[in-house]
Amino acid sequence: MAAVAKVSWSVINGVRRGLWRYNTILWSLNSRTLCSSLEEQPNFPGSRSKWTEKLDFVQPDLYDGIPVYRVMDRKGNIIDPAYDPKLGEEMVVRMYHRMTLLNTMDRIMYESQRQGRISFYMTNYGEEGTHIGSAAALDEKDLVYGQYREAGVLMWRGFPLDQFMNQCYGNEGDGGKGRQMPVHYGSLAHNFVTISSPLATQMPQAVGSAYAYKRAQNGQCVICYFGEGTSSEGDAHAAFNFSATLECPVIFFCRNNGYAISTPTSEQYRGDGVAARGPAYGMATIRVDGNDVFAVYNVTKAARHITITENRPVLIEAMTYRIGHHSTSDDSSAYRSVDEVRHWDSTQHPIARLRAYMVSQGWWDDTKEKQWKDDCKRQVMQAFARAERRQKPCWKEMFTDVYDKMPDHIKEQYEYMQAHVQEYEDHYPVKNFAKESH
Ligand SMILES: Cc1ncc(C[n+]2csc(CCOP(=O)(O)OP(=O)(O)O)c2C)c(N)n1
Repeated sequence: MAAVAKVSWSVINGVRRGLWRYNTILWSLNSRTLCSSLEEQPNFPGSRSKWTEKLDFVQPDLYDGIPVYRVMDRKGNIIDPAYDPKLGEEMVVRMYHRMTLLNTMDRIMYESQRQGRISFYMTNYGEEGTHIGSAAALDEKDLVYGQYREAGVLMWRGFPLDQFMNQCYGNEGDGGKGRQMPVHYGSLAHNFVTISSPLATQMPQAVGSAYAYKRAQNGQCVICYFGEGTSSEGDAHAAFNFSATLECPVIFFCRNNGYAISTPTSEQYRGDGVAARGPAYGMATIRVDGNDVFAVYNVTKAARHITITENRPVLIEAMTYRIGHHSTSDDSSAYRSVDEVRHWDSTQHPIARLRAYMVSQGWWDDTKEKQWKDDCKRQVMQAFARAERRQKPCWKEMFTDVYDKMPDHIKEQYEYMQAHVQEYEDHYPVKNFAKESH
């Protein structure tokens, strides 16, 4: 049934796009004879619609809104067995393991920032389902552009705990050599482009990569994660339009978690969320319950199929809730009630929902939960201790990697610093830094 629906949907889309092109060609020929059959329909080159004599404005508040696709109810029961992705015990337990490992890492790293051991951190609480559900549906060679709150995607791909910790500590084991703020991960080996803080910059870049993938015909796609707050940036709109007009294999994955730091969605936009913009830009669009990991898996899998086979962008809006503070620089009790947070934490948590499903299948119980929790904590604490013990990267790394050959003005600064550090060695914690760059 689902397969039939999928096929007919792509057939309808194909026909629609064909008609649109046909219509445009007719217009450009500007031939009265050829157009006579279209006289009853408007044939402006910039729209596709019918005539009307009714003076009606399209009223956003009368429109019902795009529905939220789900597979499980809030208690973890599958609603329609036809849409159960039937991933099997091994895969589902693996998904649960990653979601909870991410959660444990967040707790420990958040605390470590509170204790002054690292400078900054961002938790992913409540959004674990969007990360793992989407990452599991992709091919590991698909390119990921994250925003910053997608650590679970990288974790799913096997980025080791040590690497997470090294990055947050900015130690000599960090691939970014301590030059980035914590949580700005990146990994060539995991096809995960390094996070950059200015919001939405990843979006046009993702379209550029997707265009390159289209030209290379490599059968891969690009996924670009962003928050609903970020969707208000100009770059987001440019990216949507470019991707649709260039017909690129890119999945735009919006994590709509209700807040952009202290700005609630009610102040962010007046339309029907981010999904409503998809059709306006000419993108296949779906809204999904982001706290339902199976629903996220299904839509991402289907989106991947559409974007690769039809070379067109797809927009997924995953509805979720940011349970943690925005970052360690934020105190969300200043702008939202504790009761609101408690509601999402206790009634709609993606981890609790998946656990309920696993228990109902006989795959999980309290003993396994306790063992796994202890194991998780031990793994994170050990990686944490290892990262903390490591030295900082050699200070000389500050001057490298931007230019292929060090230009004179940088060389001058480098030599100045070298002389300075030598002269005032006793005033700096030099022993905490590696002696030479690797
Ligand atoms: C261009 C730019 N403007 C402002 C900021 C400061 N800033 C960092 S995160 C953030 C909120 C983003 O919210 P959203 O996209 O909804 O993602 P979320 O943090 O909720 O996951 C803002 C305003 C920034 N990093 N870049």
